[in-house]
Amino acid sequence: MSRLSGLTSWNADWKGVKVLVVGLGVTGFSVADTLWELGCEAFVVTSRASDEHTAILDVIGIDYAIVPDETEMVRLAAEFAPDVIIVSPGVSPQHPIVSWAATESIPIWSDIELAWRVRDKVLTSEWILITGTNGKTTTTQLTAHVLATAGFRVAAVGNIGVPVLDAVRDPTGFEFLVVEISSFQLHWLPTVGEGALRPLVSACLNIAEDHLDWHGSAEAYRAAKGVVYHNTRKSVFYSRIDPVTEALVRDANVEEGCEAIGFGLVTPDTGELGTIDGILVDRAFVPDRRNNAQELTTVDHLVELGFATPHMILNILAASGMALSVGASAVDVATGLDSFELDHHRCEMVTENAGVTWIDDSKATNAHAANASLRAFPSLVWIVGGMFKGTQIDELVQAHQSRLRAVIAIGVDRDEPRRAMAAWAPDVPFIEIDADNVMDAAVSAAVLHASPGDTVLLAPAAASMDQFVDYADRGRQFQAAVRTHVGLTDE
Ligand code: UMA
Repeated sequence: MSRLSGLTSWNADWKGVKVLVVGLGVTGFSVADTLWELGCEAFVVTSRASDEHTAILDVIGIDYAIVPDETEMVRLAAEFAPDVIIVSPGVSPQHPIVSWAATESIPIWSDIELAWRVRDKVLTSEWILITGTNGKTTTTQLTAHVLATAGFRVAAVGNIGVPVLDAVRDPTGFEFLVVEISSFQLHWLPTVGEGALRPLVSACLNIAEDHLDWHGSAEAYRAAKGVVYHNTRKSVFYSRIDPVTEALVRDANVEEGCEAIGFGLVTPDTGELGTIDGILVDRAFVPDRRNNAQELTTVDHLVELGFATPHMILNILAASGMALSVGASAVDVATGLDSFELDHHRCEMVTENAGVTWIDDSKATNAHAANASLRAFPSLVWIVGGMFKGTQIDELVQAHQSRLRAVIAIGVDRDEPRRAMAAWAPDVPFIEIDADNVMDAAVSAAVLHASPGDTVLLAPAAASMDQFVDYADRGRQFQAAVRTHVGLTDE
């Protein structure tokens, strides 16, 4: 019998199980720390590590090796001879350690699978899984916020930045974990067997091309996203306006009695959430839903709250549906919305000055997210560029070219925007930024091209790491440059 079978509880016999942890960022650290608590024999290999993390591993006595060379990493792994490997989300399936594990028949888990196996440490929480190309962080936060408003003990965790293992080990525990789960994390999850998740509720909000370099193809990315639905027990949510999400629901093995709930900016049928004449409406969780609908809020009210973009309304419908499905009321949804605050760098208004609105949507790290914000404004100076991760932006330029006043390209490699602009918007002014202080120069260029009535939109459709620490750093630098060159909002 495998050393791993039966490891489905915090109280199972984990002592001495040999686990190789790959990566020592937020995830790898939470895994190593958990394995130490469980009494496993853990060994961490990583290409980089912070002093803070290695200092703690030194104290608790977990071995680690910082090895930038992947072949050397495989050699150390072979020497350690693990029973199982737990990889960080950033480790791609093309990493040599993955092919080595396959030849040695060593299973690979994610931190999510480990968290599921040991979820009974304090309180066995119900899990709500949320994925999608865009909107998943906001939807995760809003679902958790509405459930907290309804009086439940709930944590928003996962790709959002808080490892699930930290919540599982929280001393007082949670009734619900709302888990934002990325395609990287879904890729490693089994759909059958002891390690398969059985969430109460799951959702895939939308699917567009992203992370093609990591997954290898659009099909592989889509397949990973579909894993979210498997074995769901109560309700699965799909987008009425994204047929791919509906197809993924159809292909998933859910548990007997699990309901499929659609949401969209359309008139809802029985069993769906949608909009009717400017009102957000639930026809899934209201009593006598064949003849009844309940109002959740209105678009006018969302305008007052600053949440009225089409993609935000979709996030609100999905989050409301998930919260209603596990016991929140329509009043909890309305109250929760009134006290909800969006994170920074997500379509955040920086300033409105001399008739020009400046918007920071640095979180738009792919074309689909950028599309959602480009759609929301009538006349645009668009700041685009960075690492495109193997995707193209032709459709984006083509769809919005009539509303583009100017396009400002940041990023080290500008071939993609240069090519797409030449093909679809050759007459729109295209400015490439070569300066050292990228954002400062980009904002100066935007000042020159923006006229009253325009929106200057930072929605790069690309990852940031070629020129910035991360998307938040890119957004902060944009906001600082706007404050310097434009000033604060007119009174
Ligand atoms: N590492 C290697 N070899 C590799 C890749 C990474 O050794 O081939 C090492 C690095 O040296 C570093 C560690 O692994 O020590 C980094 O691991 P990681 O990249 O998986 O990052 P974490 O700090 O563990 O953060 C991860 C998620 N990162 C990624 O998916 C890239 C975070 O999502 C997530 O918040 C966190 O776990 C908690 O779950 C970030 C993200 O960009 C925000 N996610 C993508 C997205 O939203 O589009 C999927």
